[in-house]
Amino acid sequence: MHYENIHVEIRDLVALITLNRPKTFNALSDEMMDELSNALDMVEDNESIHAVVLTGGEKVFAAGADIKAMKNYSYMDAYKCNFITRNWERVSRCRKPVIAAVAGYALGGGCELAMMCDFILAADTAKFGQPEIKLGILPGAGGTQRLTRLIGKSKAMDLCLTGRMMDAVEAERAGLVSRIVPVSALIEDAVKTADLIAAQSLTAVMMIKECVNRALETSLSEGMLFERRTFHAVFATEDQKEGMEAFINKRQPALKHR
Ligand code: DAK
Repeated sequence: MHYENIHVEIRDLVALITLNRPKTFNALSDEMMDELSNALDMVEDNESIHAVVLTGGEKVFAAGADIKAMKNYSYMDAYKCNFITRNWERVSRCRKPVIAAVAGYALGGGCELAMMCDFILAADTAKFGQPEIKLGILPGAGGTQRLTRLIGKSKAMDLCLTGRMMDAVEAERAGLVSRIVPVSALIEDAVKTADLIAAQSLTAVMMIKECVNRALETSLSEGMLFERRTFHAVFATEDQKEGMEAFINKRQPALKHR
């Protein structure tokens, strides 16, 4: 499949998806998000892809939704075409793990897109922010919600109300990113991390992902119950039998991902 706004490369078990609108700092357009949705559909359908790295490359992740494209929208236009909602949440619905590898700006919708991924690896050049307030608007793809859950009310308010940017060190301290790597190593490090995940049982990986995500959606007791039931279910998988057998016999497991 040929894409105009993203680039997709398959590296063994990992799909490396790169946002590719360099002239606009990877501003997120409907067309780009359609292509990203399409690529993730392909990832979900392809049994030999186990993990995804989503990046904007080494210069910029994404400077937000395309301001030029949405400038003249009326309420009716936005409501009727289900503006942005239509195809933006696809990343958060991906059942396979998605790592965001962020260098440079991740602003507005760009920051929101990174937060839809399972975790964020930041280059030392990364800058995160929700600058919508400066345009007279507000975050619209989860900025007020996911950011608050990830970094707490005080810092989320600070960022959303002032529109200021947060560098990689502050983002790591706040818990937005899992770790910081030198920008020159970002993509390789993200792919290596995805390789590590891709080498595990895909079934167990998907189950863990569902359980961790449930922690943000429900009470502790409901989340514990969900984890417990999922844990019971893992005994129905071949990988559980093989994983434990291999450990006891001091050999590598031959996983079947089922
Ligand atoms: N959209 C369109 N073009 C953009 C852009 C954007 N978000 N960001 C940058 N560009 C373009 C610039 O217009 C410029 O184009 P030309 O003038 O060369 O044609 C080019 O990229 C280079 O930008 P600058 O000349 O400004 O470069 P600087 O290095 O000086 O500054 C910057 C880089 C990233 C700090 C600056 O460009 C900037 O502040 N950009 C805007 C950042 C921003 O405000 N982002 C938030 C956008 S609003 C919704 C869901 C989500 C959203 C809305 C609704 N629903 C579910 C309904 C999301 C909204 C947003 O993300």
